[in-house]
Amino acid sequence: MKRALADLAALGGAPAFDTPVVFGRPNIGSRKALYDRLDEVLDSRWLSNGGTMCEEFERRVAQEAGTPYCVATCNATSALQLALRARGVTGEVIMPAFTFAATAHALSWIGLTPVLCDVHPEDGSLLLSEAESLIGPATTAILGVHVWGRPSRLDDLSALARRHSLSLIFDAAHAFGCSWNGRPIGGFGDAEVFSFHATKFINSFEGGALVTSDAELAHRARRMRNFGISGHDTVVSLGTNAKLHEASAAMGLTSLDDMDHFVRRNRDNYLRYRDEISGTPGLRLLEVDEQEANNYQYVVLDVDVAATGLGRDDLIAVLEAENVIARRYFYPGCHRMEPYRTLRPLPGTDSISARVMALPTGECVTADQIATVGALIRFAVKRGHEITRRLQQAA
Ligand code: T4K
Repeated sequence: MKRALADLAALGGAPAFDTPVVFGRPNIGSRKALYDRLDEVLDSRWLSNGGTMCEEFERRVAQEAGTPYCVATCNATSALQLALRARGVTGEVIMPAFTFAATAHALSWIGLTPVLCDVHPEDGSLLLSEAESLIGPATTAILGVHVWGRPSRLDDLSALARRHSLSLIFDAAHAFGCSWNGRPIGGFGDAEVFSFHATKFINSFEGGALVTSDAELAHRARRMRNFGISGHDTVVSLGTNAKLHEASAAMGLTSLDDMDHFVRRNRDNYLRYRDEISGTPGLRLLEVDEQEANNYQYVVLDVDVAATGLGRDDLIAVLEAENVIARRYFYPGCHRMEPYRTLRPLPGTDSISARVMALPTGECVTADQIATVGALIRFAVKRGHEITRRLQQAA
């Protein structure tokens, strides 16, 4: 327990944790189940190219997403590119600036132009009026993002896309297991894409999936995933190699077996953080709508420096010295990343990306650790102005 400023590790004290409490530690699931599946893969001598593990993984992801089709991939970035290619998207694509770089990279890497749109500063959702004003003659699609697994106004966004005859694809990298208006994420727009990267609550080491209700789109994406090959040696379309191999699919299936457990653990963590933070001026934990299905994968803290006297970056530094690794997801906005620099001001994106941080959660994080992290945050914020001054002096 820290009682004086000098107790803070950032100001010379001993760290609160001997071993780091880290954002993004993967959930593992049953090792026995994983090893059994890996034995099965090795015994079958079928390691990739649409094996039975991959097929079963696709069935279970589609079931969860409520869609007839799922194409599993080596990561979500590739799945986004397959979705865009299979849908025939060209030219300019409108997307929010407040997201991970992968959203913009997925477009640029295949020669599309990301048109960065601002977001609501409170929750990071796309500013629909601005999105509409950005539609030009070269625009063919909108790439929405369910940032932190929090879908927003999907009916208005769908109506906007319909009004302008645009394709609508969702980067749902964060939103597997979430719903909007009671409907599972997966069935919105022309296609949605999940990530099963190690840091996601369901992981296949690396992995992703495109889900859709469009049979033709799914068929094209499946073929493009495997070099555009149809049959044994006939290449009928442009393609790439975006296949999910069997070991990854085995991990994905094992992860899915424990999905309810992971969600329960994440929810417990979220509720504990909420209790720890509530009532502290200048701090707000982004609310989860409990009427919807959620994965609680990101516990997001919003820091108002005007009220705390301690900026988000300094709070992260204070925690890091204590061996608590929180992350600035997402910072900076894509419009401030080298390949996408724009002079157009995006004040909503700048505001939210300067304020928010993702706290450690997942099955590795315990109730006691959250209690300590909560106490650290409250202490740091209570002495915010002094800490800021001391950190500046030390710099
Ligand atoms: N769209 C959106 C909106 C996304 O957020 C992402 C990815 C994508 C698309 C693309 O999905 P993929 O193509 O990756 O499937 C990480 C992930 O690599 C990335 O998948 C994820 N979003 C992004 C939000 O986070 P980094 O560069 O921040 O990861 P890194 O290496 O700094 O690790 C994050 C934290 O996790 C650290 O505290 C360390 C910890 N960690 C990480 C790994 C890999 C572990 O403890 N164990 C591990 O095995 O991107």
